[in-house]
Amino acid sequence: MDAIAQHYPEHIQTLRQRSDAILADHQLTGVVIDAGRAAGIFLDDMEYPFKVNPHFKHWVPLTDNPHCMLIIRAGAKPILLYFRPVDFWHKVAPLPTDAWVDQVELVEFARLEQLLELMPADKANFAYIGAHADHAAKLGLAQVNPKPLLDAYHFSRSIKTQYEIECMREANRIAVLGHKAARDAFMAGGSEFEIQQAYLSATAHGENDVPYGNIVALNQNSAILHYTKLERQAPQQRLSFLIDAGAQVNGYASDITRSYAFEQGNLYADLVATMDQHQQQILTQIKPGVRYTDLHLEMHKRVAQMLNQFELAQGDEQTLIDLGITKAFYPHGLGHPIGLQVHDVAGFLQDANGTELAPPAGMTLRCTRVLEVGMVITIEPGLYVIDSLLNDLSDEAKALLNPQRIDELRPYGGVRIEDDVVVLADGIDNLTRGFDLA
Ligand SMILES: [Mn+2]
Repeated sequence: MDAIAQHYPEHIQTLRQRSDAILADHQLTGVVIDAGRAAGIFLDDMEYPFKVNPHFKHWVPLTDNPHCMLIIRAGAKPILLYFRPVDFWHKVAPLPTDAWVDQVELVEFARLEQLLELMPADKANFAYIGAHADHAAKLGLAQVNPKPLLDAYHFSRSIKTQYEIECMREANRIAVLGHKAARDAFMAGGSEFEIQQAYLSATAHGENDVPYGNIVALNQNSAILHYTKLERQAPQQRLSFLIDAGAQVNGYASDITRSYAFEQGNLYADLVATMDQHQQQILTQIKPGVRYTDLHLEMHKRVAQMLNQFELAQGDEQTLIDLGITKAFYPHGLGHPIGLQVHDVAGFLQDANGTELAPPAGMTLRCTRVLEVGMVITIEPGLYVIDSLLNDLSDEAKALLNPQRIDELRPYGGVRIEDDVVVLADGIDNLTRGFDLA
């Protein structure tokens, strides 16, 4: 049995224990979790791609079966209401037979109207978790996504079970295959579109299977943080390549970024190598008890060092930070929690009661947590030439910039290096670098 299947029973046991305690705290008998349904396109008979409710895939490894539901009752085996319509237009999902099914009570149904009678008799004390309040009303579930309940479930999701970690390890292994294929396609002269196709093919993922829209950016496009355009034509000159792309296994995501210089021995190639060193040095500082925010602040100091080293700006670290210069070159956060969602929940939650800690004023960051064993986070520092941000700097700040060096770097765009790591008692388990990706 593979590591994922092997750890599933204990995953369900852990979820049941956590859920029983949460339900008791909120005086609920249980929850009904709706897998969801695809949203229809306006004035059309087509639907947007189906994306399952993360609470649903937390319990069962099903990501493509709309209309299924889970009934989670304290102290009882989860009931999976499994939708198998009679439908000659679409492929009907087969009844699952894998080992995980032993951990649930599988109830098959063929018509949506049957759901009402499949609800628990004592449903008045159940809450509904899902995207469709109208559906909850039809089912007679009055409590829809109560925030205190969701906060408690979300907070509990931060500590991953071994099953979840193994799913993400596999999602990293698959994504690394794609990253290598993409790098080769870049070196062979591929366009962004061709590189994307190479990635998808190597990972056996369709465009709607990847956990987020891949960022496949050549040259100056790599400075556009959420670049998803994909040029069909290869550029005349190949300078740089940034790819931010993941994969998913049982609905768990990986999220990896690499940057490549086409030729060695230039400013950009040195910048990539130096950023890689800094990223790995930040990784060595991860341990339980460290606040994520402090790692982000530490990275700003390192960016200040890099700006001086590469003569993009000059000034002592604190001045470059205080004048907003490091933020102009490194405008995003160091990373985020990852799991069932690429940007996983509870990045700001400090306890199960919903207490949130926002990032310090002016700081862009998706996580302010104190790290604990079992959390999975990304570490993804970057450095870019983004003219709109440089133009917004004060005159005092602009005086510290070196326009010639910035001009030299601009055609290369930017650099970012990202790994997914598990926090351990004595350091990290790097899910990304375990697979021979430099
Ligand atoms: Mn990321």
